Parts: sequence; structure tokens; C-alpha cells
Amino acid sequence: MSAAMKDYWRNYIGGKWVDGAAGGRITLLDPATGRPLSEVARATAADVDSAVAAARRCVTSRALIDKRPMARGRMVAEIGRKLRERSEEIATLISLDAGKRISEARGEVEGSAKYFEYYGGLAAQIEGRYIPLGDGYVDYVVPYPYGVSAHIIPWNFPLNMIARSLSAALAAGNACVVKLPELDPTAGYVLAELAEEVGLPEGAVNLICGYGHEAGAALASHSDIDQIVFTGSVVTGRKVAHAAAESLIPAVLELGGKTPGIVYGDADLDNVVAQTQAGIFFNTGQCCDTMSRLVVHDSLYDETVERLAAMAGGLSIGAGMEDPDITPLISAEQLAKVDTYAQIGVQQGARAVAGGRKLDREGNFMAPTILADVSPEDRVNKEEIFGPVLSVLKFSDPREALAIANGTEYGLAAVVFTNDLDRAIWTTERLEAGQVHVNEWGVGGVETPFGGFKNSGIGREKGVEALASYYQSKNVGMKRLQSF
Ligand code: TXE
Repeated sequence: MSAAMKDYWRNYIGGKWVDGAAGGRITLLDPATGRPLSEVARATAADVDSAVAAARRCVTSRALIDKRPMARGRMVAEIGRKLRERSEEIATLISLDAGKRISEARGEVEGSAKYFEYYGGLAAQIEGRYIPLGDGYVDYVVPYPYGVSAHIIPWNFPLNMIARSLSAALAAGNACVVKLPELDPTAGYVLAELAEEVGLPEGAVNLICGYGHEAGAALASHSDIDQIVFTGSVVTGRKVAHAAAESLIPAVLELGGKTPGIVYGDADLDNVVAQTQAGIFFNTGQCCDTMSRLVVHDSLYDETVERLAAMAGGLSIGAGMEDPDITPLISAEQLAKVDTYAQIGVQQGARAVAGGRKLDREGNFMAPTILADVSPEDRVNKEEIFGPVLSVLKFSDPREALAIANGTEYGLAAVVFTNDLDRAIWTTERLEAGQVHVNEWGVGGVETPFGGFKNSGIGREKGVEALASYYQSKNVGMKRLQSF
């Protein structure tokens, strides 16, 4: 076991490392073996209360809001630099508890560092405006942080998802309570050390780990939070949205997806195969924008299916630290869900041309699976699977492809493969998705806004757009009473 992985991790509340108030612990399991890996303090409602109170004290003290935005931003950006310095140690933690391949875990640390640098740099660019009312009035609008910002984090990118919202919330001047994912929280704890090292005030960053129905629900429904950010399933997103509505606070929700890739007859097939490998198998299919469906023109269909089957059949499989193409899924539960979906696909008429079942070995391993001849009404074309299972469908008319692509409750991302400019423009105009990409899956960076149409969510993460979620406006009006 790596030295980076401790036996036991505590919550970080108000600048102190503390056990769970109820004394409980959560055992983390190694996704590659199912065996115990480490333990973390189990936060319950009482710990949520303490964390929110610590954040509130930070807000009331004005320690963050009164800082010069340049100085606050420098601290946030500095966290990014420090993440890079400790990249190997943190990537190892992610690889061990999330089961992620080590090269992707290194990429996750790098991506997280960029969020802190990007939003740190933007802190001083959050500006207000002056409104000329005349008649001796002085009127201006100032951006004002919400106060206590709550963050509920999923397990698929356990560091990156924290970095994405925490960096923007801090840059805008909020004190934060972060509920870490109960399956793989260890990399997240490092952020507490870094927040201290860069000099952020006590209570600006609080990290707690607990079960969703306990700590997550208690945080979402807490009466003293001012704003909430959630990434996860539609089912849980609805619960968080209900709780936010009850408290009358804004919520940013980034939920599931069913990203289609439309392959036109003129597409470069080598590129389609390479992009599909990345789109469906990156993080072993556990991304909100995983390209889980390929909608292929009938002129290319047979060749595409054949090449995808060969690609999937040649992938290496193993534990994250071995850096294979395919790693274990996060939990036995997720494996059961993904395996069941693959079987449902076949029962509804699909042809498994690669994989199709979980692997007969210890750990949460699913075979990389390609389901051909999927029909638009099949469940594997409609529902989020969140694993290495690709559905391939056939079309002949562009409108048919569009109907299939848009025919789910989701609208997170979509990809178009073509070299024909008119087709690309026509299709991108009509796709119902927050992110539409041409000839490459997952174009973008911390600078590009990200979020969903339809049931894929509300609001945007990343880019300058996301900053607007972390402050409200205060309009100040003054009247001059005398003339001189
Ligand atoms: O998600 P949950 P789960 C999808 C994916 C996956 C499915 C289930 O399809 O198979 O969701 O995964 C916390 N109040 N995505 O069960 O429940 C929980 O502790 C407040 C897509 O893991 O949404 C965790 O921190 N919080 C997604 C976080 O919510 C609650 C990434 C996400 O868990 C809560 C993850 C409650 N009542 C799963 N219940 C994406 N968009 O990338 C749970 N949580």
C-alpha cells in the first residue's frame, strides 16, 4: 500500500481535524479487490451543523469578503500550484480509492489545479456597475457572495468535482462546506491542508464525509446554507432541488447524461473509432458526458461495428495503479447495475459484439461492451448506464439521427462526426445539449461553460458563466441632500 493512503481520515471543520460526532466510521473498499482499504469518520447531521456553523462564522467575520479580491484570488490560485507539487501522491490516492487508472488520476489532479488557477485569476474581475440616475443620486451595483456555499460531490471525479465548484465559490468570497463522496473521499482531504497553507481563513473550507441519506440530506436541507451545488444522479438531484426550494436558495445541478455521437457517411472512421474509445471507455464509462450511444449512417454501419468490436476486444483490464485501459467500477452496486443493463440490452434485441457481462474475477470489473443493433426505444438507448457499455444504432436520414439523439430525458452533451460543414452546422443547431462537439468527444477546458439541457441539470459549471452562481447583486442607491 502506498504511503499516501492513511488508515483513517477525519473530517475537517473550522480548521480542525475531528472524528464524527456520533463516533461512526465508513470503511472504504478497494474497487479492484473488494477488500477494505481505509476508514473515514462518518459525518452525521451534528457534524453538518458544526461545519455550517464554522462556515457561517467565517462569513460573519468578513474575513473573506473584506480581503482584496486580488489577494483572495492569489490564495485560490496558489492551491493549484500546490496541487501540482503533490500530484503523484494525490493521483495515487484517487487511483487507490476510486480505482481510476493512474494516468487519468494524474490528469484529474492537473485539471483540478487549473480550476484553482483559473478562478483565482478571475477573482478580481468580478465587477459591479454604475447606474447614472441623475438628480443627485449615486447608484451602483456590487457583486455580493451568497455566504455559506454547500457542495455535494460525486465519486466519479472525486477531486475534480470539488475543485470545479470550490475554486469558483472561494474566488467569489463564499465560505464552503463540502460533502465528500463516501466511496472515494481521500484525495479531497488534501485540499484542507492546502487551504490552510495558502492562508485562507478558518472556516472558509470545511470538508466532511458521510452517506448521502445522512450527511448529504442534512446539508442540502440545512436552514443556514445560502446556496448549493450538486453533481450526481437525477433522482438525488431532484431531492436536492426540493430541499433548496424549501429553503428558497439557488441550486446548481449537474446531473446525468446519455451523450450521442452521430456518425455521418462522410466521417473519418479512424477518428470515429479513436474518439469512441475515449468517449465510452475514459474513466471506464463513469463520466456524466460518457458517449454511451453511437448513431451511425447505414453506409458505414457494418464496418463501424466491426472496428469497434475489435477495438473493445483489444483493451487491457486491471487495477488503476497498473494503468490499463479498463479499470474496476467504483462499487459492487454499480457493477451490478451496469451488468444488468448489458443483459437488458441483449434481451431487448441488441447484439453484444464485444463483452456483455461482468468479468469472473474479484473486484468490480465489467467487460468493455459494444451492443450493436440497438433500437431507439430500447432501455439501453434511453437510460444512463454509467459504465463501459456502448449502444450502436443505425440511421439513414439526418432527421432520424437527430430524433434518436434528442430522444431521451437528458441533454448534457452530443458529438457530431462529419467533414461536411453544412451537416455540422445543421446538426449542432438542432441538438438539445449543453455541449455540442464536432469530430472530438469532450472538447473544452476549465474555460468552457458546462451544464445540461432538460433533465441533465440547471445552471452552468466552468467558464466565467459559473462564477455568476456564486454571487448575487446588491444595488446601492444614495441621495445627495445639499449643494455647495
Ligand atoms: O449517485 P447519487 P450514486 C449517476 C450514475 C450512477 C447513479 C447512482 O448513473 O449510476 O447516478 O450513483 C450524495 N441528499 N451519477 O448513487 O446518489 C451522495 O452521497 C443529498 C451521475 O452514487 O446522486 C454523493 O455524494 N445528497 C453523476 C452524491 O450525492 C445525497 C455522478 C451523488 O450520489 C443524497 C454520480 C441525498 N438524499 C452518479 N443521496 C454525474 N452527473 O456525473 C446521495 N447523496
